[in-house]
Amino acid sequence: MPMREIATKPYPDQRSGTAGLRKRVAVFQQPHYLENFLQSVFDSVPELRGHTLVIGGDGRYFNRQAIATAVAMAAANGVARVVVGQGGLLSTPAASHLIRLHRAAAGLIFTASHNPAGADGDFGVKLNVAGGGQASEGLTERIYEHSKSLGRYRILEGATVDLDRRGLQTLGAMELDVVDPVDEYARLMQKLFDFNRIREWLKAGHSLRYDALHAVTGPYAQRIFVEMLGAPLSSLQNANPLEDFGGIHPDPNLIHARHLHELAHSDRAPDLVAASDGDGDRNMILGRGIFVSPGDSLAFLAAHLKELPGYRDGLRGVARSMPTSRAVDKVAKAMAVDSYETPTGWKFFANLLEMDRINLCGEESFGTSSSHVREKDGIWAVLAWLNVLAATRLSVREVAERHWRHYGRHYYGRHDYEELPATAATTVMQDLARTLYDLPGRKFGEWEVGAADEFGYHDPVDGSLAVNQGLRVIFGDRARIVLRLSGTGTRGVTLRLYLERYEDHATALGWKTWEALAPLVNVAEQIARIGAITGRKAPSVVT
Ligand code: VG1
Ligand code: CO
Repeated sequence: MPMREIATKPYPDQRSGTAGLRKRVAVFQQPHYLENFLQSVFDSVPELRGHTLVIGGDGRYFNRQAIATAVAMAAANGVARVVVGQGGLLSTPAASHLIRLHRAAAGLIFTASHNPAGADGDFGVKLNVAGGGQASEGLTERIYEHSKSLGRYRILEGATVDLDRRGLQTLGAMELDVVDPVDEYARLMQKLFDFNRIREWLKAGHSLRYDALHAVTGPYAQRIFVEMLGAPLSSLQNANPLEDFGGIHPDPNLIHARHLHELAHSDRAPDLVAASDGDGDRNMILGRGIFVSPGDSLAFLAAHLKELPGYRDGLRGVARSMPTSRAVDKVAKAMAVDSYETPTGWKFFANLLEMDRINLCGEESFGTSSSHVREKDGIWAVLAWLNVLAATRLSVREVAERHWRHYGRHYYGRHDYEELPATAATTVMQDLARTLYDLPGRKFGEWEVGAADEFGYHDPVDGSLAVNQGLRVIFGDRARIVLRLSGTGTRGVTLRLYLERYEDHATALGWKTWEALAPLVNVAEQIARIGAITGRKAPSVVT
């Protein structure tokens, strides 16, 4: 098999966003586009030479083709061994686990995560590094700089790879190991949770409904929930991965997974209703008649952590991304452990996890996970909830209401303004940035601005600095308004407005979220003038 060097011209747009390089499928289908990016990765991660690379994807359109290319390029770039999920499948958390298990130098996960799939949809590449975490900002920047002057890439020609046959194959000097995507991940979950207790809880007549949205988690849910925990097959829906995700939007939230909200509020509602996104790192949790907002879920799990066998020693410390509700901070305070506030994106949790400063972390964007991997983990979150319900014998609603009575309640909402012209979005941000420092002391309705700033993060472990991570207006601990631009969209610019309101009086614990937030929405418009500047009457998505 000949190793070839192919001459190529650089593409100027290969800068990774919040979680990897994400573009429309048509962009990835341009000649040498994927090859260029992968060569930039191989050149920028020299540790791959002579070592192991983990490869998988969420099963979307272009996945198999991309994996075949990545494998042939790995062989030509001196990688010693590639571990790939059978059928080209690996959820993002399972890939993170395999990187750790095999002491791999890196991992490539082909996914556009919560963006729609199919020929007209999106594709993407997430790069993870040794230890299982996402590539740092520094590394992604080096890859981007390198991509701008790339003149050739290396590939093994004529290689045939059978992604469906488990076991060892050889490609030139490289070994290719096709592994079951679920085996090792399921073993890890068994160590963390009380499977017997969950099995008994299910046997006692409690029920689960899990929607894999025809994306990557179907096989994981089938093995873990059905085969290992004994849930009936009817507990799963859309559990076979499809290239276009069956046309379903793979972002589990109240808008795109409206059907789950309806199920949870119907008279046939199961005890727990849940879903994950395209690559299996997000989780959506509902109980009978209740949606659990992700920031609340993080706080509830923090409060119940020591009831889970893998976390008997309890909460060591927590971290949340800056826009995420401060509900978990209250739990950390009560337990006298540290809570960290990081920029948006899972990569910022890696050092804290590595140094054992935290063992639980989460984001408002339906992401929750722990020290067991270096990614957010959808199936893990569902198992954590099942375990909490089985251990406490409480319903989801009871878990929530008890928590709110004890700690108070953080009403939370995110308003996304999608596909904005870049000028409108940047005008909103710049205008607010300019007036931000005049805000402290001003009163808006019942709230007075305590502090307002542009969020930056100084990593306490490696000393790196991340600036420009969003604008925040803080009304003491009573409320908060945050604005930032998304780094995962592929069409126009998405502006995110995050709203948080805290109440601790008994009479204020049972409000509807939108009612509680309505006055804050008005304050946000006075302060940031999104409607006035963009001309949008309402956000595209409210979650
Ligand atoms: C969004 C979320 C962020 C999350 C990221 C990746 O980023 O807000 O919390 O980490 O997606 O999620 P942004 O920049 O669009 O706000 V996933 O499921 O694509 O790995
Ligand atoms: Co995802």
